Amino acid sequence: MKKTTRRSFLKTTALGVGALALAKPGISLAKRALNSVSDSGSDINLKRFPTYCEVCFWKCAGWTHLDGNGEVQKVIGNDDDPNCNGRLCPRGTGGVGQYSDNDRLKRPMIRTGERGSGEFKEVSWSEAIDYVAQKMSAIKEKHGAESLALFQHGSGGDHFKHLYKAFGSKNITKPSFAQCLGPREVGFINTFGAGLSSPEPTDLRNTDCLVLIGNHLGENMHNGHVQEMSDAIDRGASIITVDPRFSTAASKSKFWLPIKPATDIALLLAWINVIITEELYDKDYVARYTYGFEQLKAHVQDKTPEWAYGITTLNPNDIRKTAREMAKAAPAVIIHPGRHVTWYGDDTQRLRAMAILNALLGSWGRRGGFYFPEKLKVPDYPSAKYPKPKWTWKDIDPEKYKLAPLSVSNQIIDASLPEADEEHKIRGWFVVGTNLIKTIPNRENTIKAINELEFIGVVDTMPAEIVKYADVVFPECSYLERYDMLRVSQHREPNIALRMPAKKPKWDSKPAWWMAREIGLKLGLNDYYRWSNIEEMLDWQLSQAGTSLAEMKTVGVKNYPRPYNDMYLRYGEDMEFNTNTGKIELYSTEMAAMGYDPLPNYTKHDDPDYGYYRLIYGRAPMHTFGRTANNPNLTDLMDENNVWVNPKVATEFGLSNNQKVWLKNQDGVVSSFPIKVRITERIGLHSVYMVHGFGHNNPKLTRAHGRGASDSELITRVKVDPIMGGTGMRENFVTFLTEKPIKMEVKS
Ligand SMILES: Nc1nc2c(c(=O)[nH]1)N[C@H]1C(S)=C(S)[C@@H](COP(=O)(O)OP(=O)(O)OC[C@H]3O[C@@H](n4cnc5c(=O)[nH]c(N)nc54)[C@H](O)[C@@H]3O)O[C@H]1N2
Ligand SMILES: Nc1nc2c(c(=O)[nH]1)N[C@H]1C(S)=C(S)[C@@H](COP(=O)(O)OP(=O)(O)OC[C@H]3O[C@@H](n4cnc5c(=O)[nH]c(N)nc54)[C@H](O)[C@@H]3O)O[C@H]1N2
Ligand code: SF4
Ligand SMILES: [Mo]
Repeated sequence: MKKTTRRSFLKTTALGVGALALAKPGISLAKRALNSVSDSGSDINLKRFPTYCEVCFWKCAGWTHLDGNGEVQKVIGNDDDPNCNGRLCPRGTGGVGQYSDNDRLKRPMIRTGERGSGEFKEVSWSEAIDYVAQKMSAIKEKHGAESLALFQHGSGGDHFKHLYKAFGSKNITKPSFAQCLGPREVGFINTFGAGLSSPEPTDLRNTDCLVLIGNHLGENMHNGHVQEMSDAIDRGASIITVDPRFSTAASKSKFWLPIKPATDIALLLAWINVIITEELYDKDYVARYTYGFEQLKAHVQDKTPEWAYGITTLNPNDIRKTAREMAKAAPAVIIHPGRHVTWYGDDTQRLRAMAILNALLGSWGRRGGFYFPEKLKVPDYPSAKYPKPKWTWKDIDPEKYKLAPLSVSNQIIDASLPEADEEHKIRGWFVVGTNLIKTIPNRENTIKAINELEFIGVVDTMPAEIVKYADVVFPECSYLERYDMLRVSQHREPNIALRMPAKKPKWDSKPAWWMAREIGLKLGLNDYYRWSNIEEMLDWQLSQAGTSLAEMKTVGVKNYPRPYNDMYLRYGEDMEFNTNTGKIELYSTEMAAMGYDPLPNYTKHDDPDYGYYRLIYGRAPMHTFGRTANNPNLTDLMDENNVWVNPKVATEFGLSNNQKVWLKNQDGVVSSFPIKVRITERIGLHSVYMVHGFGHNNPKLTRAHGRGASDSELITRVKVDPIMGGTGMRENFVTFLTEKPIKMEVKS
């Protein structure tokens, strides 16, 4: 059992009191504001409307401006927002396209053809809601509410989470855990007793040395961090990038280590070896705060740079030089933990190795390393107590993924398969804002699970692939047309941001909060919806935070002072960490107790067969996954992906630049669409690279359909992390087909 840190306990209580002391009653003002919302859906008194961006999960706060005709003109950043510092990234600026896209879902629909057929009839909202309420009640009666699962990502999910908990199910999951940052959180929790969450508390602004392992900031456009990294570069901080591809970050780096993919743990162990054998670690920090140094020292004794050379193909001198570079900057050094880290199935161990390296260099809790973030506590609107479910995702298979703190989406999918154990079987899904067909690897498995369901409802803004499988489709309006929950995110200072509509929803689309509430009321859950309009709910919450809806409409973002000056550890300060030993665990006692390696080991991964190349993928600065692939403003900037191929490989296959090829993977799966070749030295000999999110199969996405290829469809082999269920997706290998395959299986 983990202990609560005295420090964090003190901090949260103090902040609650602090917030109350700051409270300015804004009730009368708020009432006035409530009354001034006109029928057009926008607030007539406002010239600009606060929002926070929904194009990715960084949630930058901004302003929606309307032009003289009342049309959306632009979205710009809010100067007071620490996530964006007044500047949106290209995707956020292009967020207008999420609103103006004519391919958007327009009306509620009920399926008439087979699941996957995409045949629907339009229905009224009351028909759609009756249908869902009846399905949910039937499942509850037959199998219990617990057998309904919710897949969600993005703001709409919050409203459905409340609905689910009120209904009696905690089987709520999101792809941002087991397909994204899960291994990172588990690796860091089991080292420092704390995860990183979002925005990550990396003190990039003040760092002297930033180590990026795969993390491709610059293409990964997480706004505030890209800005801070570019400031750090201007200040002369040294960047060390480990990437088999010459990424944008690599091009700004003092050192680029073109590692052989899948071997990063060997490099990390060799770095730890150098730091320990050359006594470059922070001796006072290690002695004062860490547990298990001697075990670690023995563990890495033979993990020399020469040993790692044979695995990673990196020159041992470069390994030594870069280790010394980090130590020189310590503690103002960041071994950046990355964000999408579900690569090879041993990802928690790789992230543990990264956490350990940070601990040795004393960067956790230090200026230029990792700061202690602060977050405001905003209470939920008073409502009835949630019922206690009879079982949750934790009961599906308690022996699996023992250190997963959140539910594992792929496990919920497996629990929906025909062969799943009856006792904890999932029978119905709501899917809110996540395109599971493209997001979860091993698509066939997802479709098999969907076909077994008694019910599947989808809430989306676009005719994404998942929509074709829905029994009922709920068209959500874009984020520029709706309220959502407050953005309460961590940062150097606690802050909140408001999203409000600048326009009335187009066509017959509606906000998710409205849908969830209507379904809730239909199900008789009135005690969980004691507010009649979300403005009433938000205003109450804001009053608890010492502000009001009226004030937030005019400022958009509110920053609060930290109650204590404790962003960094003070030198010599005692600190109890939230681990079993109360120390930073170099040797993880929790992992040992659960039967996992308490110290990270390198394990060898498969190499591709002759003529095949490892498929690796990443982000383009102007797109977010598949969600922007049809955005008219962003397709103007990039409307398809291409496949990066090393010149030697291209010669071997006789490929030329811009030639269209089909990719075939190790299981014989061929990409539905061809992709253009980009011949470049920037990718090594072991792999090919493409941007995720293209190759859409739904013809209703008129700009995205058939543009480029989909990495997801080629990821049929999944290496699951035994510790927390993350889906390692980078052990798929592809080869090139230069002619259109005669018999092509086009799936979904
Ligand atoms: N092959 C492969 N798979 C991956 C990744 C990868 O790089 N490659 N990345 C992984 C990572 S890191 C993550 S975080 C996940 C992300 O996974 P997802 O969040 O599923 O990402 P998207 O594919 O963008 O799907 C989002 C869906 O939400 C819809 N949407 C957009 N805006 C709104 C809105 O305002 N309201 C509603 N209701 N819906 C909206 C979009 O139309 C789209 O259908 O994918 C993971 N899966
Ligand atoms: N523009 C844009 N920005 C985004 C997003 C987006 O969709 N668009 N999505 C956001 C989200 S949700 C996430 S999770 C993050 C993800 O962003 P990151 O956490 O930065 O993503 P990764 O998938 O870890 O990084 C991809 C990089 O890993 C490299 N790579 C591949 N294999 C290996 C390997 O074996 N070893 C090493 N060292 N490197 C390897 C690839 O060449 C590529 O440069 O991006 C966020 N930012
Ligand atoms: S980083 Fe860009 S896309 Fe993401 S929330 Fe900020 S502005 Fe929007
Ligand atoms: Mo992610």
